[in-house]
Amino acid sequence: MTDLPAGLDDLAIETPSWAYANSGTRFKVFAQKGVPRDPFEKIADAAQVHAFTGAAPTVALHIPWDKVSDYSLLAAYAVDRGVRLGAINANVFQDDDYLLGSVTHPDPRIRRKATDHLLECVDIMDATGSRDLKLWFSDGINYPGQDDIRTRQDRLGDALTEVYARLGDDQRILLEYKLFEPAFYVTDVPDWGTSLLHCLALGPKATVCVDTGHHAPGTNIEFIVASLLRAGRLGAFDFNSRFYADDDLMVGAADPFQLFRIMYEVVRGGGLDPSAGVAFMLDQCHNVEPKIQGQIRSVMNVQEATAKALLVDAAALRAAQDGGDVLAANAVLMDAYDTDVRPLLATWREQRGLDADPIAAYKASGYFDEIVAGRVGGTQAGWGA
Ligand code: LRH
Ligand code: MN
Ligand code: MN
Repeated sequence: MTDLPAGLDDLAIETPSWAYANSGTRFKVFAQKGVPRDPFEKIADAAQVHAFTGAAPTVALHIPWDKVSDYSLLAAYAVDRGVRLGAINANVFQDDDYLLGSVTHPDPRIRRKATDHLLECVDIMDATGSRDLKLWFSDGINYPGQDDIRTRQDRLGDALTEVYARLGDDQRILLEYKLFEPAFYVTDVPDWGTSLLHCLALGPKATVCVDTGHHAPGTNIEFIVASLLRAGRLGAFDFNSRFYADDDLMVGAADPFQLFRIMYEVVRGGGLDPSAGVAFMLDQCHNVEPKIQGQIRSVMNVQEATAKALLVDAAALRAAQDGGDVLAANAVLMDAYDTDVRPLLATWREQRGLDADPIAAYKASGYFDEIVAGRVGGTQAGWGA
């Protein structure tokens, strides 16, 4: 059997608190049984994912969905459960005031309110010990002429500059981009170029977050990953799968080959080394499948793609590339992709005292029955009807 690649131990996947809550589409949110009723219960569920995979040690919060009166208490609770709090995700997209934008709104009072929320998120990071502030702006316009594209960029830059100045030495901004939705004509941060421009203007503590579901169909995401790593500005992934738009399905479900290609560029660019500072996060919703199992499956999918990427024979690839041997070079990559790494990962788990089959072990643990019996009236992730 192929030997286990060394770098796998470096892979830590952060799960999102909102993945454990009820979610859906704008048409319907289907309530599932046993869903968390508060942020503490979301963390308890995230801890299960780590307990069975050994690879999901942190959980991201979304403010105000995870608002509590004492964040240090929440952080202590997480540690008690064997996980830690991760990125703080800001939310400037769910208030009536943000009809025409948040930090890019024409009215300075609304911009102030939005920027104050971002600053409040940094206060929360101080309490939770979080390194990362993840910013996604739903800001944009629907009609040509609705607002001035350039002025909106200036307003965005001003808000980011203020938040950047508030960051501690070890804190970062992760600036996420998304092609469209909810804005349909211009989104103020639609792509990695815009995000990178703002990050470069801000300074080294500002990096780009690549949400895999936020691109136009056919976009070569691994090229973006390679480019951002070259520039030292790949801060994080929000992993998920898409068939059509921002579907938020399980990572590796729609296109496992794409995930492999992305992880190959991560490995190639040194992004797996913790010193590179790339955060591997999931940003998903489980609308029809059980949530904790969905997260476990997703962590396993990222591990499998990473194991395959680590198996690429770098020397053989280089030799084929340097020799201009197109087919041999392609075959080196495909050999790694076609390797069944599941037995290797089963061994990796057993070596760490984990069950070889995390989903089966989770199902057998009785945790699901416990939460179904103990929790009535779980919360909604934060959006939908
Ligand atoms: C926006 C997004 C962003 C949000 C999350 C809930 O589509 O990807 O990361 O914070 O969804
Ligand atoms: Mn996202
Ligand atoms: Mn999204």
